Amino acid sequence: MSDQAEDLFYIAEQFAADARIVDIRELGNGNINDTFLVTLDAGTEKHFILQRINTRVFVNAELVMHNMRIATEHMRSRLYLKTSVKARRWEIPSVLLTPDGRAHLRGSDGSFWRGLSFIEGCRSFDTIKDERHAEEVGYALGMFHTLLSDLPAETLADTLEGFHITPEYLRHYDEVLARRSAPGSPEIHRCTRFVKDRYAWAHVLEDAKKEGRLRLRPIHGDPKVDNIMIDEATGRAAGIVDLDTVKPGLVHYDIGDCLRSGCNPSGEETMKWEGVLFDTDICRAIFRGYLADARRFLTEDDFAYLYDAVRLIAFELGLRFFTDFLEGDVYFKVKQPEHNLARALVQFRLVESIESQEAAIRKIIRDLR
Ligand code: GN1
Ligand code: MG
Repeated sequence: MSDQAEDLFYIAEQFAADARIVDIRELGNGNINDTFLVTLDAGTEKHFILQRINTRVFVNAELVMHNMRIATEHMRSRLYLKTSVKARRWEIPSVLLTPDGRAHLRGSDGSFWRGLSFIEGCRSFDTIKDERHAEEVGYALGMFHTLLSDLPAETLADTLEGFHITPEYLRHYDEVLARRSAPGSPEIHRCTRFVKDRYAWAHVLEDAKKEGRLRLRPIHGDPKVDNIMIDEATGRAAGIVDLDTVKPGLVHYDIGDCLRSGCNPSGEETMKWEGVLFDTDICRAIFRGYLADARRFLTEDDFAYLYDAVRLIAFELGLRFFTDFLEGDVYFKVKQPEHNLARALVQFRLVESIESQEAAIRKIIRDLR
């Protein structure tokens, strides 16, 4: 065993209680943290999730754990009261403790590790398979928002300042662009032009927040398709994972993120950005699933900004990828030199597809209201 594998094994053991570890493998393709699936031999096969938190992004990882505890405890208490859930499986990840009762462990190099329960018998997907899957993805987000809808947003800490505040990403983009002297390729020109043309509009949600039309609530922060766990036996959503970005925010960030991820059948990692499209049938199915519960707590103003949310979060993610490319890939993990540029082109093409179908998307929202 290499030193690194031995360290990983040792760290995993601290969250395994007394069970024997039979396998550790990397899981998913997170852009920030490193995630591992640990298999235990505990009579029957059992798993848990081991994660190394990227502390360059989550500078206060203890506070991330604090938010996770508050949110999961609240959701668990509400789950008992929600009669419609009784008939379906719904699980909330729990934080595993080390033998000395702590929710995280520091590696000898200062790295931050934590263990989480795994939702057994489930898997997640990078893209949506069909409309039934889409409806389940929407349902999962609606369930999440509903279970947290009576938790005052201020009970959660702001663990990632500026997260999903588009004007702040624009400000940072301006700084990075001003520092840059390298000549631009046609793709870079396409992206700078794209941002310029939407610069003023991109303040839309933050302006609505300032005007008091939209208010802060507890949000997930990253409800993309591969964070929704689907029960393999029933095909139904059984939970939502990746709770690092749970914090106060606008539910619009979540709705926009879920749709920009779900309605792009090519997936956000495709290298063929010209073929990217926003699929309105999937959009309708996600909204149908989402609104089944969430309709009850959304206001008239909330509904009025749903279209902008879908358009904005795709734009914002494109802007974040593009800025990171210009800055030399300091935030998102990359697998090749122009990876972040390729990702930006995908999101920007998706925005164009959303814009060209504005009337249809607004109609979907109106019809489901
Ligand atoms: C990051 O690491 P991952 O994949 O869970 C990012 C999200 C982006 C997503 C795009 C903290 O999430 O905001 O939408 O990549 N998370 C953070 O795939 O910035
Ligand atoms: Mg995430």
